[in-house]
Amino acid sequence: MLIQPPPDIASSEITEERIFLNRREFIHTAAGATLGVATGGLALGKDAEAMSLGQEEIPNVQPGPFGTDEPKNSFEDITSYNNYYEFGLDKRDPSRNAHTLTTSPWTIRVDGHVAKPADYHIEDLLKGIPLEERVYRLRCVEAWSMVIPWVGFPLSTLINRFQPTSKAKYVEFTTVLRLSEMPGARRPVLDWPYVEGLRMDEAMHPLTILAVGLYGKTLLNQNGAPIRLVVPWKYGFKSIKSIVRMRFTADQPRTAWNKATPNEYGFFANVNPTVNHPRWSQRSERRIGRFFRQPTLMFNGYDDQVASLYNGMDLRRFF
Ligand SMILES: Nc1nc2c(c(=O)[nH]1)N[C@H]1C(S)=C(S)[C@@H](COP(=O)(O)O)O[C@H]1N2
Ligand SMILES: [Mo]
Repeated sequence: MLIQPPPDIASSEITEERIFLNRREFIHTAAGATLGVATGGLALGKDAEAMSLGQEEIPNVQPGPFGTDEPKNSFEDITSYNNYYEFGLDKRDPSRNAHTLTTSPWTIRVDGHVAKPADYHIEDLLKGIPLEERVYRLRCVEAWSMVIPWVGFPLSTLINRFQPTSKAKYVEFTTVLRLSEMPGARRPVLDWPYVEGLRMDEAMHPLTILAVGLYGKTLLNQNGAPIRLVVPWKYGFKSIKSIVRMRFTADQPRTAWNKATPNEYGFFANVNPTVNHPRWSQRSERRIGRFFRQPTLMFNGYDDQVASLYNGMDLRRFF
């Protein structure tokens, strides 16, 4: 995969762009060819380079429920316009910088109020879980949105395996923190590692998935490889990337954004056009790739599925 730069250009100037272009070339090739994949389950932890480029085809993906039929954003948009602050603050930084993250081997620590706490290898965790495609809207709190064809499975499938006890009221998720591989995390933008959380009923809801791929292939690092959360009725920052820990707690987790700016980023973060961010309106959004703004829908359009979770709650107070 490595291409030597011409001698008159300093390699430091062009490496990032070459890697990016290289990846796209590889994707086009991969789309036409069947890559070596393991039978049954997800072929994770195979060839290190293929993994870090995140382009293994995922076999046997079935269409899942709750999909939107709106036009999907392009692979290009989804993989080059990202928020992943551990790799920088600019939307293009993750696609430039995230290739340095090693995603194999990958272990997830499960602890707190569960009958089966352990450090699980991701391959063992995913064994035998059927994968589905879920085409979801992702609404960023910054008032842009995308439509993304995720490959994943309900988070509830895993939670049931861990057997949380009756004390478990919330799940806290943590992103990997490796300063040597994450240039953006060397700056104190957030109180690293990135932490997010859900109430147990939100975590068990059938809309909530863990994603391991998109557009039929394993995730690129900028999208949260090898495994990330997707909670489509909440602002994008709840959908934590590259998860290494799931802790079952009695108390509401202290999340990274809530700690940083509690008056701007609430724990619930439900998409709600009637509750503005203190610095901007949440009434409308710009779908990436479109020119005109469009109205933002209550619970990002998933109100039929999730409104009952918040019966009797004041969503202005619990934003
Ligand atoms: N670890 C981590 N997870 C994260 C973020 C982040 O900065 N770090 N950004 C969040 C935000 S603000 C959004 S909008 C989504 C973006 O997901 P995408 O880049 O895959 O579209 O990831 C979320 N997950
Ligand atoms: Mo976001």
